[in-house]
Amino acid sequence: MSLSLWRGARLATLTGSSGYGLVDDGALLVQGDRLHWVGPATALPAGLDVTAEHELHGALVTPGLVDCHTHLVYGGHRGHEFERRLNGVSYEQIAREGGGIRSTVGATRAASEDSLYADAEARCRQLMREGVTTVEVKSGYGLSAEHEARCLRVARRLGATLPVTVRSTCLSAHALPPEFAGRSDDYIAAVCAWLPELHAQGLVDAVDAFCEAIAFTPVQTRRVFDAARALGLPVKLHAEQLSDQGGAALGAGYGALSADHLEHLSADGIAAMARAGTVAVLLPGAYYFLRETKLPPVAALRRAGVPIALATDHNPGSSPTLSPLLMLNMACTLFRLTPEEALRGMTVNGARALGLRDRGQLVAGQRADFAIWPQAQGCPIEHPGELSYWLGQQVTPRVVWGGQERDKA
Ligand code: DI6
Ligand code: FE
Repeated sequence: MSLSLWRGARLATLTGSSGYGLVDDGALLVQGDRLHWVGPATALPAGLDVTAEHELHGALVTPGLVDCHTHLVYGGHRGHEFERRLNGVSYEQIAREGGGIRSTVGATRAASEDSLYADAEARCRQLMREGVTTVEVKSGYGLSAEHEARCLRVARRLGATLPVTVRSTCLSAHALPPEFAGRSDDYIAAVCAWLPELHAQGLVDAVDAFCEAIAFTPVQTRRVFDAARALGLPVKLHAEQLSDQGGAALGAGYGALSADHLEHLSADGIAAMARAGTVAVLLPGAYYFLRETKLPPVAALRRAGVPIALATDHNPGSSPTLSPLLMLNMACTLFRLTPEEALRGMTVNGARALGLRDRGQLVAGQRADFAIWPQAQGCPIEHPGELSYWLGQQVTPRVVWGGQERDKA
């Protein structure tokens, strides 16, 4: 089978468990959708059937970015709530009044599937423009069997239409829909009943829940996870975002792929995650946008060896960003991650938070998903640490996804 060669690259391979894995004057050989060989140009194997050659003139190449936590599919937006919050009303208060997530549920149900798709596609393209090659998309604004299925179909359609890998997560246990007011146990029973149907339709890669005082209890979360386990589906959890509910430890007990947010994570939660290999997904956009002051326990996670991932958490209520690079910067400035930890968080550890081991590093056998960063455009990125540096700039890499260069659409 023929090979394409990308040469003259400065590679940040991210191999091993620390360091950028820099290779100056590096080369990548791509066969089909996989990396066939990666290393210094001087060591390129001879006598290969190379049918296409690309000279990169020293450009930095990293693995494609993995945004492992988004809520891209929803109707309407919540700009008015942002303004109310700035006039002194809290996020929790707005949620209790039936605004917040539930107002987006109303707008999502009222939208057609095609318009949900059109909005989600525009958002997804924005992520892709900044180098995203794999994105997770959650449901959670439909909150009925019919509307959750629509949202998950939109996620599947994104993956079928766009040159990006989409993983879909069922987050039906996100908020209590109005028709179940005062009957949250009944709603959880309904979620557990429709999950097998959504799974049978091929719509679900993982199951998530929002374990929080304003959402669902640990006992209710367990019921959802038991239903997921019965179907062989992996779980992940919105945990310890606004208070410590012991959600991370609960998730770890189910072998959760990830526990996400984690500002209020306890020492017990960290120990349980370390034992289970559960990834800590940090979401600086939500921390910033909700003007939180309690930092996630990054130093303790690091000491315990818990892998740290980063994501945009794009959603209309707590994190309307579509910039993964801004999240790298904010993870460094707000959470004190190093630029190297931030980049690992949006590549290899983001992939791990989705249960994907075949991407996130530049090494033979992995998917050929990589980003070639501009040396010009006013914001040159010559070293991987600089990905965290250009605060709020639009930086547009060339992207290769599954071995094929994507258009800069
Ligand atoms: N935590 C969040 O930050 C988002 N969902 C969640 O469980 C917020 C979603 C929203 O406000 O619409
Ligand atoms: Fe979220």
